Amino acid sequence: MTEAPWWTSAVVYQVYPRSFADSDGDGIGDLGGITARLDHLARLGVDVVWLSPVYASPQADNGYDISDYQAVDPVFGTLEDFDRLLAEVHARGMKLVMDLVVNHTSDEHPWFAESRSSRDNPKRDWYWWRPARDGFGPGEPGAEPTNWESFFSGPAWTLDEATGEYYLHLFDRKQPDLNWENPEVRQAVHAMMRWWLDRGVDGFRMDVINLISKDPALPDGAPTGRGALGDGFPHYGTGPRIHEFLQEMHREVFEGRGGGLLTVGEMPGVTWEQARLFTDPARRELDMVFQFEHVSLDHGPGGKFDPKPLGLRDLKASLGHWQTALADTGWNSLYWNNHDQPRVVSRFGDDGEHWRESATALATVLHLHRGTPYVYQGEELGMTNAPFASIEDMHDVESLNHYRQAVAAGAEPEAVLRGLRAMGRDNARTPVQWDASHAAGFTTGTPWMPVNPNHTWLNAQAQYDDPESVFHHYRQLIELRHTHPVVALGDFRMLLPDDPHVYAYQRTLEGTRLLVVANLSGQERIATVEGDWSPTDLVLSNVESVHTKDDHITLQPWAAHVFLRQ
Ligand code: TEU
Repeated sequence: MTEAPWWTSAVVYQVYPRSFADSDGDGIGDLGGITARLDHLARLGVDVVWLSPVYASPQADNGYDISDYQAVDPVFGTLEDFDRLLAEVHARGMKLVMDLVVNHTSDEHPWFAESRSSRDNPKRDWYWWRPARDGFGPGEPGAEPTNWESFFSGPAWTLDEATGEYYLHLFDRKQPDLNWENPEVRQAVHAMMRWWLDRGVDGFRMDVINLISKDPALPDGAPTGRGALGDGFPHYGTGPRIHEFLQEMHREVFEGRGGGLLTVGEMPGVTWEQARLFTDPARRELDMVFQFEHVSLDHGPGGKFDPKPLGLRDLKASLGHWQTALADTGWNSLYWNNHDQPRVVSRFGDDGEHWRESATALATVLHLHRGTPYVYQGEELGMTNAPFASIEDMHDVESLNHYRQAVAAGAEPEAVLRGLRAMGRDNARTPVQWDASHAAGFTTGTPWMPVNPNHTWLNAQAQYDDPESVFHHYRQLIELRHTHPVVALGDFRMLLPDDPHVYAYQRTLEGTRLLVVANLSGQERIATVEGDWSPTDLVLSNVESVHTKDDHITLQPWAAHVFLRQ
C-alpha cells in the first residue's frame, strides 16, 4: 500500500482577508492583520491556510474579479507583506494555499482592455465575444447571443457598445469569462501559477474550475422561468474539455514539484461520478473538489433565496452517498461554511438557546467523516448570521443584483429580504469577533461592514480560557484527526439512516472503531446502536454527562459523543 497523502490527516482554515483582521485602521482586513493573528490558527491546530483573493482588483466581487494576478491589492498590502505572511505561516509549520480565479478576470484586467479594444485585437479571442443573435440588432431586447442566465441575475452577456459585440460573463458583468479554448490563455494562466509556486505557496483552491470548458457552439439552455432566460449550465458545467484542461495544468504546473502541494477545485453542480474522476490520483487532475449537494438541500422551489427547512434524512443520504462513492477512489472535502454560505449554526443549528451545543454538534458530525475538513473563519467560534435590517446593510453583488431583479419582477421587497437574511453571503462576511472591545477587536477604525452585536459575548478572547468553548471543541476535533489514523483513513458506515433527529456513523481501521452519535435536534433522544459502548470509551463530547445502557445512548438536546475502541 502506498502511503496516504499528507492532506488526508490535515485540516484547512479559510481566511477571507477583507473581514479577518485590520492592521492599519482603514476598516478593511489586510495581510498585516492576518500575520498578527496567526497564533490563533496555530493554537487551533490547523495545517493549511487557504487565503481568499488578495490580488489587485476593483473589488466588484470582493477580489473574485482580478485585474492583476501578480500583484497584491493596495487595500490588503504589498507583495512584501505577502512574503512576510507566507514566511510566518511556514515558520509555524503550516502551509498557505492561494485562491485561483481563472474562469474569469476583472473587466479592468489589461487582457480584457486589449480584448475589447477592437474586433481584430490579437487578444480578442482570449474572451468570449459574439455578435447579436440572428435577426436582432445589438442592444435590442432578446439580442443576447444565448439565453443563458448569469449566476448573479440577468443575462450572462453584456454588449460592448464600441465594437458592437457581446461578451460572456457567467457571474457579474465586471467578470468576463476567459476563453480556455485559446492555448495562449492556458499558457498565461500556467505561467502565473508557476510564479506563485516559485514564490513558495503550497497550492491552489480553484474557483468554479468546472466551468472553464464551454461547449463552443454555445447552445441556448432550457427556460428558467425568469423572463426569456435559460439555464446554460449543461453547456458549461463540467464541459467537454475540462478533464483535458486539468490534466494539462497538472503537467505544466505541478509535475515534478513533489507531493507537498494541495489542489482543491470548487465545482458547483458536480456529481459524485464526475468528482471521482477529478480526484482519482491516477488521472493527475486534482486532490479534491468542493461539491455543493449538501448545501443545496435547503433550497426551495424558488431557488437558494427561497429556503426550506433541512431534512436530516436528506443530509445523511447525501453526505453518506458521497462517502461511499469516493471510498476507494478519490477523496472528499468536508465543509459547512465558506465566504458564500450563511453561518451553519444559524442555518442547520440553533443560534439561540442551544447555540454552543448545536455549533459543536455540527462540527463533530462534519469533522469525523472521511475527507479533509475546511473551517471558515469565525466558524471555530460559532459565529452566527447577522441581523441585517434592510438592503442598505448588505454589500454582496449577488444579493444586491438579486434584490433589484426580484423587486423589479414584482416580488414583495420584505419577502426578498427574508430570503437574503437567511441565505445571503454577507452573513459570512461580517468581521471576525476577536474580543468584546470596539469593533470586536477587528479594527481600530470603522469596519467596512458592521460587526455582529453579539460580539460582546461571542468572541475569541472569551473562548480561549473556556475548555467547553466552541473554539476548544474545534481544537479537539482537529487533534483527533491528527492523533488517530482511523479518523483520517477509516472506512465509513452510516448508522440509523432513517432516524430524523440523530446523525450516527462508525469508522473502522484494522482493529480500531470510532463511533460518532449526535442529536441534531432540540429534544432529548435515545439512539440505539450496535455494540455496548460505555462512557469509558468516550474521547470527546459537547455535554457533561453521558448515559449509555446496553446499546442505548441517551442524548440531550444537540449532544454529540465520540467513542473510540482500539
Ligand atoms: O463561487 C461560485 C458559486 O457558484 C457560488 O457559490 C456563488 O457564490 C453563488 O452564491 C451562487 O449562487 C465562487 C466564489 O466562491 C464566489 O465568492 C465568487 O463570487 C464566484 O465564484 C465568482 O468568482
